[in-house]
Amino acid sequence: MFTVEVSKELGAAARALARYVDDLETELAAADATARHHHRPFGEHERTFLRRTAARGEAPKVVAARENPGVRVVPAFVDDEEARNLVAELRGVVAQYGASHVENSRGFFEHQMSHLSARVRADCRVNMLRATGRPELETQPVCPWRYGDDFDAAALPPGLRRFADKIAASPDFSLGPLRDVTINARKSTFFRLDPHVDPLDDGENVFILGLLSDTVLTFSRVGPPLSTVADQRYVSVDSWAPGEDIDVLALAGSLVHMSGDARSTWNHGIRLGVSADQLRDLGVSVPPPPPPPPLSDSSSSSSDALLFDWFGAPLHPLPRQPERISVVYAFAAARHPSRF
Ligand SMILES: O=C(O)CCC(=O)C(=O)O
Repeated sequence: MFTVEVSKELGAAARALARYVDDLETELAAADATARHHHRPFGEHERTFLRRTAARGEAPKVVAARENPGVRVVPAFVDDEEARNLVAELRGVVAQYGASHVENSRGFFEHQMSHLSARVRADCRVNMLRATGRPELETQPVCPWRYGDDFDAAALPPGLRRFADKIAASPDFSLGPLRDVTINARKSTFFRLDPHVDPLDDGENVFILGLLSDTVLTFSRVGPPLSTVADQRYVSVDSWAPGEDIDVLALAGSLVHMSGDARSTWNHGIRLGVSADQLRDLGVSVPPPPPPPPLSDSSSSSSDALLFDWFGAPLHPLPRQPERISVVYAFAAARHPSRF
């Protein structure tokens, strides 16, 4: 009898201990995640460059720090001269390693553009080239810097390396090792990027450096396949989830950082874009095409031959330069506690 009681008590004590260890592990994991996500606090730049998209008939809203899922903006991260040199280098990389990622979706994307005029459809052709060290398509050459645990920063060309080092040295971010560098090149104001979450293996900190054209990156809870099959005529003027999506004004030369929920649960993308006709239908005055930047090898002659972004609401249209190149840098989580 006595032995039965003792073994019951021991069993209960062992269960209690296991529960305690479980709780402790959960708390430690949460504390670790918090420490690893610590970058500079949200501030003026996020108030300026982030907007909650407008629900129909309402105005876009500033995104309060407590509502920010983890997006930070560094304006003017590269100056004009640096951008010029980097773009020259990137054109070479894309010529050597770039592969089209829209061949299978071309017909479907074109069908989703049937609301646009013949002029826009003729000028804003579906296109997109991508160069990366990550093995992706079978037909796509792998860049020499490779990917993930095999990433070799020494194999990056000097410009890409320089800005990787500049990000890593920034006091604003707590970062682990670099794991991925990917270049995307788009022309003819066709900047469509369907909302997606980057592979989690890339690393916890994703940076997008935009060059040649301003654009608007949108963070949405709507992801694939819905975001892709959605009626793009509707999305182009309302966004995927009006009143919930968060727009980030990504000016050429600026850096956008995503971590935490913005990185792992929210999708990021770029809307197809809105045409001058659509803006007129909404009663919005159509801005002139932007003057070509010195780096560009193409320019738009008329607003009717391009697609526009908008920031928060179509009332604030933003003409695109014909061409945009982006560099995505992904870093692991910091190994050491944050500076903040
Ligand atoms: O081109 C961009 O701005 C973003 C690219 C992107 O999200 C990606 O390559 O996964």
